Amino acid sequence: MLTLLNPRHAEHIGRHEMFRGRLVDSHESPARVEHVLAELRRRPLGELREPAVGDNELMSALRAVHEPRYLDFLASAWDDWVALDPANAGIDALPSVWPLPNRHGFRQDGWPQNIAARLGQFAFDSGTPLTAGSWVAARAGAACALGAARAVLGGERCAFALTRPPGHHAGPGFYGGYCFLNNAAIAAQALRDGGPARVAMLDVDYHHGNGTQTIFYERADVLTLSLHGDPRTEYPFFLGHADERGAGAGEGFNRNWPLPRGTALAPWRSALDEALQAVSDVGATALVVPLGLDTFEGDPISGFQLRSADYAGIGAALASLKLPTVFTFEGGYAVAEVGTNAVNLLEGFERAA
Ligand code: Q9C
Ligand code: ZN
Repeated sequence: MLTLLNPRHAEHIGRHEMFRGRLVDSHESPARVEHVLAELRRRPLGELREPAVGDNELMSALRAVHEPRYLDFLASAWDDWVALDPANAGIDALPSVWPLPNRHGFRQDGWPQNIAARLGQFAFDSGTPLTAGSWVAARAGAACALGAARAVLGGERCAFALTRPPGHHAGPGFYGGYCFLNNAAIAAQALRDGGPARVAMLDVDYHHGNGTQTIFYERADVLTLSLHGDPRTEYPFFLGHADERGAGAGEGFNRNWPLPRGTALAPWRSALDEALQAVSDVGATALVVPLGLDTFEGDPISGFQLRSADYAGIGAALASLKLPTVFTFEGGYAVAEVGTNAVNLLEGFERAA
């Protein structure tokens, strides 16, 4: 298995996030990738390198799944934030006001100039710190996803984009859930562009992959599947229900398995088996797995009961599809165990492949 490491991940370092009315330390930290890296060095799975992707090709890959005005926003948000008040250089940018498009009659056709308002145009939560290095780190991470897709198109059975910030909550024109650029969607689109007529996305993060679902919701060429904590009680709350089946040409090409808080391995594996069957049924010829390890019993912000030893079998089950596969690193906040859990899954995949 080839691993593509984001050499600039640590430039995104959130200081705080809003949680239940308080600013708390950010759960999403550089140490997460460092622990996976350390475990990969202890138990090597193959070549580990940095991606080689040109700036122009990277930007076209970003534009293939994200809106131009959103990318423009991300490119200048930090400078705009500091321009608002020089003291902001020492504070992470978080939104605190939103136009609530669906119900509240606020205008969507305006173009607020105040960065405090613009954060609320593009962020769906106040838990995703935007920092001085967020844009550069997120772009370098997207390059890992693109590089992983290309490696698989070039004949690798499997490639792992080891990067943060994560991606699966980021949509065409929005960020949130610690995510800015949707690495898994970028990989899936690159796979599509490189040949495979149908790609499957099987999201195993604890949280619903709302950004990915939204990006591909009206498309039949990328089947999006997600197993996650039931959004009636779990973040991101407003998407991820079982009745979301896709729309238009994409009708039938989105499936969700919301599972109750407290779910342990057996019911989780039954849902996985159904998802694997769905991948086979549509005849996908490539697979993308947004790999969140926040299903772990020790995760501080999640509620499933998977154990470290369970991940090897999950990797083997994913390998049973016998598809060229890209993994993107997503959630997983039990920092001391995230490396063991990630490598257990990837090693389980590799051994079965
Ligand atoms: N008590 C990913 O795993 N905070 N993002 C929710 C819940 C946001 C998670 C707080 C969690 C986002 C990639
Ligand atoms: Zn998650």
